[in-house]
Amino acid sequence: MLIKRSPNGIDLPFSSEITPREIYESRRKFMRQIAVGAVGGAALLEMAQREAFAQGGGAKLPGKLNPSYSTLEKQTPFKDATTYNNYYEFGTDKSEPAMYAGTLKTHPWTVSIEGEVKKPLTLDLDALLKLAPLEERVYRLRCVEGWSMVIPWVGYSFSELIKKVEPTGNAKYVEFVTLADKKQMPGVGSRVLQWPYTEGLRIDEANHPLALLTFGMYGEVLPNQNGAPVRMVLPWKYGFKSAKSIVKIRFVKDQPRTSWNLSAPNEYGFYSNVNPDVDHPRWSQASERRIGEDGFLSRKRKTLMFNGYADVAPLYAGMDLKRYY
Ligand SMILES: Nc1nc2c(c(=O)[nH]1)N[C@H]1C(S)=C(S)[C@@H](COP(=O)(O)O)O[C@H]1N2
Ligand SMILES: [Mo]
Repeated sequence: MLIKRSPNGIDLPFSSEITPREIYESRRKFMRQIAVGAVGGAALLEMAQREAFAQGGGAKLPGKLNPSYSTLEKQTPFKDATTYNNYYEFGTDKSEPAMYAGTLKTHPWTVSIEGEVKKPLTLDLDALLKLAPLEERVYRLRCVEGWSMVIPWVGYSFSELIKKVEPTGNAKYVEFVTLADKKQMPGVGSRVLQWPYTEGLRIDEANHPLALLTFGMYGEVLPNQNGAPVRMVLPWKYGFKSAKSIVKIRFVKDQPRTSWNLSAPNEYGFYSNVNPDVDHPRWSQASERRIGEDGFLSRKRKTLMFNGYADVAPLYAGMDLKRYY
């Protein structure tokens, strides 16, 4: 069994290999350790999270499967997709969002849609959810760090929202601004990124039907660590373009600055389309590791242009994608 060292120093089996029996046994072990005072608050929280995952338990949020936009590949186990996360507002370690995002308060939540639009809107989550019928889309998501997952998301095309606000002729780009609240998010005190975490798209990219405004995954509302209560999922781009916990959407004239581009412009471009031919300065983008398939013998998969979503190619016709990485 693979053993992963947890931040609190207690060895935990790698999540995808945990069986109910192991969960039960590790719980008993935890209980004994608690009894002798060997574990503190963080470990308790971690145990609570692990139990919550073991039982499922998120509120249901079904969507009607959209088969034309869904891959038939094996889905990443829920436990892996919810315990191996990048969400820097809750820490830079992959295990930290699952442990610390419990403090994120997702109700009430409002999203304001503003800027170059004829009909600006401020919507609470319920109103935003009801704007269009929810679909389930099983997308591959490829992180720039060289791993990927297959996740059944629940949401609707962002283009549905664009229609409602009627962008003006000046709206050339869309900026996504996410929550940055030090009180709820321990990572926001750090200087790894400029807060709030912001991302952006060209308006025609935002209008592509694949761009998903996302509220759920695996038939449930998004777990906090996956970007509750509302995020983008852009399957043809590296994962960092898919901003979590969005509070503001601005239609703008000029290309917006984005957090990752500001932190390292030569590493993270504005477009950041998945592209096996353009390497990141510190690592190759030619192949990837599918989370949940880890092991000594697991093969690496070849990374596909646009992560396999060739539908988007016309958006970039005539563009030099080495220059506009
Ligand atoms: N607000 C915010 N959004 C974010 C991030 C973040 O740190 N903060 N990380 C990004 C990165 S690098 C990735 S790979 C994906 C991960 O999404 P997942 O945890 O649901 O798989 O979220 C993206 N969205
Ligand atoms: Mo990422």
